[in-house]
Amino acid sequence: MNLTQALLHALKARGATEIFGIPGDFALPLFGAIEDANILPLYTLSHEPGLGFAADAAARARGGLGVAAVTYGAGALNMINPMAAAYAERVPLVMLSGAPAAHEASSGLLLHHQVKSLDSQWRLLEEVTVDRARLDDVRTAPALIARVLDQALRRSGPVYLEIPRDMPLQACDLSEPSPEQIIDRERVAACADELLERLSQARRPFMLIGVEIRRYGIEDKVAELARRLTLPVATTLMGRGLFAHCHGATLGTYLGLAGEPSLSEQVENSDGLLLMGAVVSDSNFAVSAQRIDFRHAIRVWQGRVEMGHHLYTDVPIDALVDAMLARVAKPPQLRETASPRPLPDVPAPEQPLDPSAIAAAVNQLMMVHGPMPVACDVGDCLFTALDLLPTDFLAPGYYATMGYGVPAGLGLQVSTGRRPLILVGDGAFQMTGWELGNARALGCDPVVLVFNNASWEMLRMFQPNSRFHDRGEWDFAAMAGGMGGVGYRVETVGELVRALALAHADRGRFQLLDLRLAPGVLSPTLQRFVAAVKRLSMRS
Ligand code: TPW
Ligand code: MG
Repeated sequence: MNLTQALLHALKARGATEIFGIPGDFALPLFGAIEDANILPLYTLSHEPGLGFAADAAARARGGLGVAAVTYGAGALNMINPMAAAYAERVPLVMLSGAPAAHEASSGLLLHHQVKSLDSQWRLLEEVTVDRARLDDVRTAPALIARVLDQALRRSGPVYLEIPRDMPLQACDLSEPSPEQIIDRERVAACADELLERLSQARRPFMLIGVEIRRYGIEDKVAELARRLTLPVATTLMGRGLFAHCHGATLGTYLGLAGEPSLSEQVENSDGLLLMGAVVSDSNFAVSAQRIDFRHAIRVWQGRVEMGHHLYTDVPIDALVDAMLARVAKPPQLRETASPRPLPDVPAPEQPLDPSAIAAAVNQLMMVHGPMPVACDVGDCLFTALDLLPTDFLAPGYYATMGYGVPAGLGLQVSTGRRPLILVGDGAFQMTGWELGNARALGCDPVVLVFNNASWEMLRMFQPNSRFHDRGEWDFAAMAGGMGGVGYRVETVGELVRALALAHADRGRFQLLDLRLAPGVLSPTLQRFVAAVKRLSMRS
């Protein structure tokens, strides 16, 4: 067995089902060995940011590790933003990078792709990873591979493996799993007892759920816990899509002043707010963090549990949930689940498009044909997505990097086989939309909705007087054909409904709906968001 085979087996054992890669000369031997090993399929994309987002989405959508392989320097440094996004949003994304061999490094010459020193890349990646290793010795490689990959899963974060170009074919042992994590059961028990006691004392307990419960695969258990405790549940923005399969199990997505007022009221006035695996951030809490009294909140996040003035460390969220479930008996009958809100009607066919009409038409499509998983970018499309029926949902809701939607949709379909709906603005599409040209080779046929307002409209909302928000008119529908897809130019509600039906029926190539939106036409959530920010800035 060679080092590459050992690495691929270790990746596969931890849930990876494919590798997304863009080679370069320092990585050619690695790529050659990956192809020859035939252990995980290799999919190539066009630009590393898209590559990173595709691998990130693969990890988010199917669970287990996502893998992106790149070359040293120019390739690797293009991965910094996706790795940072994965770090911020807790995704076990593995980055493999080629590197100069030891003998090249000691030649005294500057090598191409080198920045300041040969380890500049290593140091840059240190900042955006939970663990990392350089596989330059076959004696230590097996243990390093196991440690780093297990850290990615245990801490749910990105990791980095550097593979000098003389290493991929060297003989190497299969790596053994790293030692089991030791859990202090007494501590977990004490924490579960205190947490349950606090919830039972609260008059208005509430559970807000976040991405960690998906990352650690405990969605069903947490849903069961909420049922047994008869806790009302909402997701954070980052956690949107959680519990999508338990009908009526959440009241929606909490967004503070930008969200639905009755839900915001319930969350903000809870005297026992349990934040289950949720990032406490401005975007998750919209513009309202100051409206929640965190002294009454119980925060479970990153292996820590904070309640009142008590802090428990090293409490894995899955162990905590198990301990709580063991302490709360099944209720004799199921709690009544929240009744789903009535869906808004699709407006009349001759109406011009607006984001609510887009949400209504997509909901209608999903009611008829069943839910599709959604990959979403940043921009008003993200706020529009809040009006979609509950469905699996991937978006950089906290770190908010543009360019995620299209490559994420590809990663989602490659890793799960499910056909996605991609929501993306014109500005974000200009960043990574070209990756759609790879859809056919990847066996993907996403339905892509481009919210085309010829503008960085979300930014305009915050600073209306600048002219640089204008992006000009791009004919995305016309471009689709040249990239192997089908394009539809859509200006009215009737055209939208028709294009959605055609796109849904046409399999085997991507479908791009170029949705023409007039400037200033916003989703209801973005309107509330902008109004709230303005109110707050006037106050301060
Ligand atoms: C990688 C900053 C946040 S929202 C936005 C920008 C430039 C405008 C989005 O325009 P788009 O959508 O896609 O046309 P819409 O609905 O607002 O018109 N660079 C990166 N990420 C972020 N978040 C920005 C810049 C930004
Ligand atoms: Mg736009």
